[in-house]
Amino acid sequence: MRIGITCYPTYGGSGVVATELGIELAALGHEIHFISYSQPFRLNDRSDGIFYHEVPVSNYPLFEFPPYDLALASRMAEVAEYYSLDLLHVHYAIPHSVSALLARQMLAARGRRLPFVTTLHGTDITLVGLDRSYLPITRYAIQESDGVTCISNYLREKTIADFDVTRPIETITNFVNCDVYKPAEDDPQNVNSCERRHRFAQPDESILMHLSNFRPVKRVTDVVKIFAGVVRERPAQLILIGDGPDRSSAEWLAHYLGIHHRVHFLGKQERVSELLALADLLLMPSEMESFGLAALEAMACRVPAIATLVGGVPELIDDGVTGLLYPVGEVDAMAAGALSLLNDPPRLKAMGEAARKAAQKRFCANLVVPKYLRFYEQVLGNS
Ligand code: GMT
Repeated sequence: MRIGITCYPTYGGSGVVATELGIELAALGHEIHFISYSQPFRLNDRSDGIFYHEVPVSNYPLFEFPPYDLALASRMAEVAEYYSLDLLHVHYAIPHSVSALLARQMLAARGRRLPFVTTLHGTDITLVGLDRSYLPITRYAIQESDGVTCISNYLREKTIADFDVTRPIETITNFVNCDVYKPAEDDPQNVNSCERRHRFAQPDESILMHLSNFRPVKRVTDVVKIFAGVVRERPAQLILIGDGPDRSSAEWLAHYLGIHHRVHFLGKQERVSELLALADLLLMPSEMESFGLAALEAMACRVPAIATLVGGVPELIDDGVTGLLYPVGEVDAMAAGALSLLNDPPRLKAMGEAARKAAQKRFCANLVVPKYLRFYEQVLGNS
């Protein structure tokens, strides 16, 4: 198949899922064309069968807001025509599904068909899509898509209820490549993992980790508060991967609490799998997660998460078995939960093993990617 993929290329779960899907599909022999305003950040080591088409957005002085969605629609139609795409798969509804709808109409006017699949990721429904200025057009583009998928049952139900969507929506969960995301000791390439761990922590110190785009919904200051509770009781280091609007408040808090020498802000990182494998626990105290991809990536590395009981997280984490779940904001309980695991190495190890097994059994790329392929075939058959 020849598939066009559009996503946000910046640091964020939907872009990661789209990019990893493209990489997996190309490895299966499909031709993948990414269409976006810049190259998706995890696409740096581009392999065979993957192409990238930049969307130029002209900044004419009249435009206070350059119309990216229109430039994207034009480029989608061009790429589909020049490279004979079979379908488009857009990740995150706003504005990608609207642009795909326009591209489909442009080509239909010339007698060519271009079906498109929309995958909903979370905030496109739970936050942005419910803004009155975006809701009607987002709902319309979802209704008009040739196929719609959601990354969890929670998001599927929320979309149907809040958007009053009447068309079928399929849940295809996020996935992880369990051969790339794996425990450090299973990775012969990762021979320096002990050395790398020593860069951050002494042998008797635990490593807690957080990975996100540092948006308010991630509650990064809660990460620092939880860590403060842990480090009061036992030696530990905190590593934060990613960047975004709440980074400076988290940095300030670490200084204010006097724990900054134990808190490492690494910024945006390319080889997240190698870093995650160094951790003992992942902290994901988000206000909302429709899925929680960072927790899945950690689980595949045998690292359980301390997370919140929100959205699609209970579909991913089995509380008490593959991680621990708490109400939003209960930082003291989360710190106590983290300590209970770190102080009980056999329990921590068993939970890490259960987490990796769950990732392999339910969310491994080789189980989930074929679901997308079957879905594409169904869409192509119907359209
Ligand atoms: O909301 C974000 O922070 C980013 C957003 C995205 O689209 O990049 O994340 C959403 O999609 C991820 C990948 O499917 C999910 O793992 C996240 O749970 C989801 N975020 C929310 O629902 C808040």
